[in-house]
Amino acid sequence: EGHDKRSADPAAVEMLRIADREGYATIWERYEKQQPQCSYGQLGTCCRICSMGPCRIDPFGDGPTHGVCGATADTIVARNLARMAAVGSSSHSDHGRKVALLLKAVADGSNTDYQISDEKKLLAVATRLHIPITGRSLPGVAADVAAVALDCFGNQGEEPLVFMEKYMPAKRFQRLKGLEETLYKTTGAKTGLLPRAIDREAVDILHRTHFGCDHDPLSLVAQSIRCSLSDGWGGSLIATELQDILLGSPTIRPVKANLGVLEAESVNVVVHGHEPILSAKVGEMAQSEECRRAAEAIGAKRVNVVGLCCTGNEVLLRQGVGMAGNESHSELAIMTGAVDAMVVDVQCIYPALADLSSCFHTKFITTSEQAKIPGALHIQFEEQHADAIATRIIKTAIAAFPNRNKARVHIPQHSSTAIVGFTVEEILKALGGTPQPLVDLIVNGTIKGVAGIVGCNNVKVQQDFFHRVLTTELIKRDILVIGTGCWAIAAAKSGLMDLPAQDLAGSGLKAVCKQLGIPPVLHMGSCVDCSRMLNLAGAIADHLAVDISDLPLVGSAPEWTTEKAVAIGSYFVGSGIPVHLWPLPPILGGPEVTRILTQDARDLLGGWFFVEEDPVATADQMEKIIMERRGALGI
Ligand code: BF8
Repeated sequence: EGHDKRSADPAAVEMLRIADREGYATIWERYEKQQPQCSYGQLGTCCRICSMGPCRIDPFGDGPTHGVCGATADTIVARNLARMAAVGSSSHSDHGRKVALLLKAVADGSNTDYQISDEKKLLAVATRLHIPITGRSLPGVAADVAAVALDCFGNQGEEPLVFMEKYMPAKRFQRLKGLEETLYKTTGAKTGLLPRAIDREAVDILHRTHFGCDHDPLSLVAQSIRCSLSDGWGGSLIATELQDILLGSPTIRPVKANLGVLEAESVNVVVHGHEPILSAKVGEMAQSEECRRAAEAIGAKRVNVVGLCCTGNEVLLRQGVGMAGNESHSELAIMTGAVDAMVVDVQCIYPALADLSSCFHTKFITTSEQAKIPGALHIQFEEQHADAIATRIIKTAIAAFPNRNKARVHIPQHSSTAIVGFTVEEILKALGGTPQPLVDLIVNGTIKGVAGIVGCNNVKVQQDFFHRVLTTELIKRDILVIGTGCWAIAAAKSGLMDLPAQDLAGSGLKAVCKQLGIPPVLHMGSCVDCSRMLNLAGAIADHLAVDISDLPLVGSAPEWTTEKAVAIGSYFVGSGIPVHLWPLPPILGGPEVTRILTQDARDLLGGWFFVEEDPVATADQMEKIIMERRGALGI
């Protein structure tokens, strides 16, 4: 009862029936127990920043209108939002830092477990950064790329972030610079928008939101955007580009998605989290002679590594492993009774997974000192011993396999084919090396525009429902859909990334997809790979010598959950892309903040936020924005 309301995915509905029958707790059940949730929190008007509080402002005018210090609802909302952006940006960027440190270690020979896997990408990134490549050794070039990346984190100068300066389209860079100057002239106060250093912009938010610092909504929102830009054009971009160098660039390939990728006869290892430095090794070591023999010795067919969430996306794209599911699937995977080990790194991991695993033979393995979970088995990951540690993790799973209770195994037989791996390089290759064919198709109206969809599952939205309906509605309207993260997994599971989905597209988009042999919905990677979307937008903008905000592009995070999604939405807006959000962000208690983000940002940045609960109405609005931008371009 009520299962269909919880998820639009038949595999999930099947597992939720089992959860109810067996009494397993889930996010859905715990969510119900949390009702009613605090409306001050939902509106963003509670403040816990100092110990004179906590304070809360009733947005309907009943009760106090100011916190003890005098903070208004707008100050409180803006500070809370800025802190969300700082946490989200820091999560993506700290991931990027680890990849940069690894590239440095590989370049200087102190780490031999990883290699420079994609020389072409290394040279392309170096060229983009104006690092000389002719006549130089690859490790020398890699060391320089790593040095520039690491300097982006800790540079103490006032000049803009080097990665952003070299990757952002010229017109966007100029617009942000111009806006900084205009705001200085009109307000008399410095308001920065171009990030200086990745760590600095997050620390700046921690400082300015300390008791008694920045109380001005515009200034706080501007810094949120600046910090988020240091993520999109900094930390996330560094993660993507350097992962491609170290682990290989993804290529277009078919994969399977949904819980049906678990195999009854095999040792199933689920990798969950975000950082492929670990999960790629787990995938690689599963193929080693040693692990294959060990699996066969206990009567298993093989070691089957499958993914969940964004680290799943990373190995799916590079190694073609199966994709078990997105965020709301993580508990359901364990409930199949067929997971021998779930190995996690950082971000988006429910602590509830430890308890749930203890109901099964499943080994729940944490690996990061930044994500310890009570009840988990901790196997500390260290990059310099990656091969050995990944092997140990797989052997732990193999050792658990004989304890599997076959009578309790239930693997829903659902899995869809998805064609994935549409990096900017792969898209340009498919187009013959230049964005021109795509531009022509947009100019002549065969494709009206491009929508980028990102983000999570959220228990407040029926799992995957918004993702599926919105995506289907957009392609129907000849809008090409690209995206990342748990949205991409939702699309993969529902068949929208398979070739038959071409027939769901409008006649223009359908013809293009048939001609190119691609689906109308393109998987561009994990959440840090939203930087690939920025780069695609940037490539088109630079090709046409316009700003990103001139292009018929629009974004959405229709089931967003995490603070990282706040950062992504904010750097899209800062890059000139209008962004739809659902569920409601916790800003509505601050009328001025709401106005800045939903209206003023339109003129200032060319990107803004809007909220809408209904997926069809959202598609209508996104199409309207695209048509307005087409009109402004005269196409
Ligand atoms: O990294 S895994 S829940 S935050 S979308 Fe959202 Fe999913 Fe997390 Fe983006 Ni990716």
